[in-house]
Amino acid sequence: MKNLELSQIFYSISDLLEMQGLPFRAIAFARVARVLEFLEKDIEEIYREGGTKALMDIPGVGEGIARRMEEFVKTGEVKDYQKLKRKCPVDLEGLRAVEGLGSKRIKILYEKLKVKNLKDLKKAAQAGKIGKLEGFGAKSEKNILQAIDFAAEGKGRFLLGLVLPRVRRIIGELGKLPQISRVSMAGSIRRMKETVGDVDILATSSKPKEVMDFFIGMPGITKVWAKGPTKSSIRFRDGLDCDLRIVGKESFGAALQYFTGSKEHNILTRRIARKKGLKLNEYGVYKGERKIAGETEEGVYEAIGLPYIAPELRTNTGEIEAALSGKLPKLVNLGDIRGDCHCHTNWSDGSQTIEEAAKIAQKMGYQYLAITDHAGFLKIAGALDEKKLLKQMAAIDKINKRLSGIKILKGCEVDIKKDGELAIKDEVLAKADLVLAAVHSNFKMTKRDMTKRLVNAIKNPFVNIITHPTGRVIRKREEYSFDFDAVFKTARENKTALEVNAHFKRLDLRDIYIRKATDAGVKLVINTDAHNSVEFSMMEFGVATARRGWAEKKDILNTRSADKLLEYFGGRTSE
Ligand code: DGT
Ligand code: CA
Ligand code: CA
Repeated sequence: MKNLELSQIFYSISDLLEMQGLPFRAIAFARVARVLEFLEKDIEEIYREGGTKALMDIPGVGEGIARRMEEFVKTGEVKDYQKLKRKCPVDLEGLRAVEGLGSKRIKILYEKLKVKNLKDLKKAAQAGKIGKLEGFGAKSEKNILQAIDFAAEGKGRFLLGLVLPRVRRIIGELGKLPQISRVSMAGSIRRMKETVGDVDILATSSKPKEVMDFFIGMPGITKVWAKGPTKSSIRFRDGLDCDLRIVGKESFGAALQYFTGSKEHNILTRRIARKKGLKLNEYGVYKGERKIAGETEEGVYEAIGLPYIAPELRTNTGEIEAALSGKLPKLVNLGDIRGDCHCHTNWSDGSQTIEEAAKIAQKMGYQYLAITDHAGFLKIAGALDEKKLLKQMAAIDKINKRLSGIKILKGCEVDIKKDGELAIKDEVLAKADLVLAAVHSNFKMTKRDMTKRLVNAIKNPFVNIITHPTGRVIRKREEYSFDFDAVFKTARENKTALEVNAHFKRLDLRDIYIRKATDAGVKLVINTDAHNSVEFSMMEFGVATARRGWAEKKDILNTRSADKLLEYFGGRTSE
């Protein structure tokens, strides 16, 4: 949890440095902020075990940044940050959440209009003051207002990727207690919903009081909402609430089914039970007075005449009907993934070398990894031009000769221009094993123009995968609008795959579109888009999202070998 706090501070330092015209130092802090956001191990622990030297093993951390990390661990503050902040004392974290507001604009808004936080921003926009500023205009004022509302919609909810590792640690701790025999997540986090309102945990124990004492005594808690032998509720420092319920061993499965939800799924399961003359509640399945199931979740489903339904599917969007008619999908599993087709290295905006990335991929048990640095015009992402891209391909050829056990595919993530043309020439793309294409600019086009843009890119014979196809950033940027049917149809006809981007801020395609896409015969690829070594493990969020979208192994191309994957894209071999 300290990691997240420091991550926010480093992001803010990065913004402040950029405001001062120090882009390179700004990037250095932003890179580490990104790593800290998802680093499993607590920096306090890392520091305790190995000092600043161990901190410097964290990707992107050099001496200067390690020193600030040490300072933060020891004092809870970073003095340089306080100093920088005096020049621009605004709520950077809040303002950054508004799509379209980078450090430059935040600085102008502060200097010209004294905008310090979201409230000021909204007031200024509503009063029409922002539209009059140089470089803003009426359109961007409108966009800012929309973006504020959009960010506010998701308020109070937490991104799955930021919560899940933490909850796993808590579950791990609880599981170690001798007083607990079974413990599990429930609620939206077990369903792997992209955002989580609060965390639900279930356990069985013969000594509930001792367990609850432990639970409310965990570090980082600011509030205890309730404490009792069957249920306790707490709040962590960052506002995340967590419920722990203790249930009887004989009811654990029924409680797990009930508290996993969704509410909508439960309404239907109860109705099905009733139709069979049974009663289903959080204690069990009953025939009259007699309990016929409850200890296991499988048993509960079986008792009401249903096969087991994976938590990711429990949304009441047809899963019960499918279960009744034996048509539940055979969901893709994390273990099915044989390669990652999207990652960045220090050739563009990543903080890992090609070899480092390959080693991690190998450790993940993959057979292949595509290196897909930015290519085209995305200057802030250090996009490669044609010459550099060719140079990188030659470098990869050399590395491939050295490495064994993993195949590096030569790829790139090329920008799609406004008209759907690509920012890199076809002759160069033709030399790559795998070409990813993405919209990185001009998000606000008419539906018609954006559809044309995407369709055009999909039709390019060298494009294999459209990455993060809707451009959304959860709670920050809305998806751009386009005609899904037209895009899916063109993708299928051209054998262009769509990506399920596994980064927890994107999860794009999202679940409902995954289902529509596979129904339309479109193939998908689940990629992490990792910019550093810690981000490869985000694959599980992508797989979970694909599962929520009913995707099967056959729908996901990177469950295939490299040769079979490339064969799908038109017979190009990986040599
Ligand atoms: P969240 O926390 O907003 O991300 O979503 P959930 O699904 O975790 O919802 P939560 O925490 O309010 O409740 C956990 C589960 O408990 C929920 O998925 C289903 C069950 N549940 C809660 N309240 C009700 C209810 O009034 N009726 C039914 N049938 N189930 C409920
Ligand atoms: Ca919940
Ligand atoms: Ca709850």
